[in-house]
Amino acid sequence: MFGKIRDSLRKTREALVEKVSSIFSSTAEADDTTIEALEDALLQADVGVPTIHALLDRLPKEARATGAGLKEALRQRMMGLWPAVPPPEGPPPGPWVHLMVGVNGVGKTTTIGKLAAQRKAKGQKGLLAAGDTFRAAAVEQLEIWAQRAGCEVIRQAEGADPAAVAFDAVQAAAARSLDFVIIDTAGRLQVKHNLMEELAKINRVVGRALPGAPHQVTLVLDATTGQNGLSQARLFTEKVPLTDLVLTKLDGTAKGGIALSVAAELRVPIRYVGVGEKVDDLVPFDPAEYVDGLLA
Ligand SMILES: Nc1nc2c(ncn2[C@@H]2O[C@H](COP(=O)(O)OP(=O)(O)OP(=O)(O)O)[C@@H](O)[C@H]2O)c(=O)[nH]1
Ligand SMILES: [Mg+2]
Repeated sequence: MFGKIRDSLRKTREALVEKVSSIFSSTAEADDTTIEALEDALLQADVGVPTIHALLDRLPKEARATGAGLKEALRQRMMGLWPAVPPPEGPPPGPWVHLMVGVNGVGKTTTIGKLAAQRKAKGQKGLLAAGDTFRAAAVEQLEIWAQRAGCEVIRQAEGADPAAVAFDAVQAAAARSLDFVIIDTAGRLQVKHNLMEELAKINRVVGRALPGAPHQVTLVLDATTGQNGLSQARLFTEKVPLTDLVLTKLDGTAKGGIALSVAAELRVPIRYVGVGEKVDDLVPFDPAEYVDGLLA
């Protein structure tokens, strides 16, 4: 598992390091031109402007004061950005209910499959709720992952109310004393009011099936969409209480700097990153490995 985050950052690192390696290796003191070049490189990697300010403001002065050099000073600043990842709460009285949300095609269903397989490997039993009732193919895709993870899928007819599917799944899991339910949802644009209300409804209805549920609400963000991920996260968090994030497709992008913006500006912890399409390609997010992978 070790090294997967670092490997997935190859493209981002190459884009960044190509531009900044001369800056870091220069023995001359950093000046305005150096800082501008760093700023450009971070912008290219899709770190947002407020975060770039947080990283670079008075950085040369700090580097001189500590004598650590510009690269180390930047590394320290990056390490200071991450919100603490709260440990998953203790086992609830009943199944752990996990709701997965996000815009279209970000990797929700794939991430659910990977998480279900990881839970199975720990000896847990659970259900997957086919809350994407919008596309027939979505249920089939979930069923393929469910088979691999040895879980059953709770589904209803195409076009059914996703909140009803989620309610059924949570009730069924509680009745059978299972360990977990993971609820898939259809992709939705954060600006579509009705679909966002539907998500709020799923969240409410699940709480009626089992008080305290959902215990985890994860927004899946596609790292390749860059800064748009920030506005997605802001609007989703207005509708459902996000507990954490999964950043997918870190392997496919030179814009992996988005994780820094998410950390600095949203204060919602990244719990996992997706580094490929296979079942093992979901790893716990490790800020130190991420920062080292970026600055190499
Ligand atoms: N390279 C890479 N591909 C990924 C990752 N996660 C998901 N994918 C791919 O992204 C595509 C979309 O994944 P899905 O899981 O169907 O995404 P979704 O959010 O469920 O999509 P909708 O249900 O249509 O909104 C698939 O081809 C996945 O294999 C990842 O971490 N890395
Ligand atoms: Mg899906």
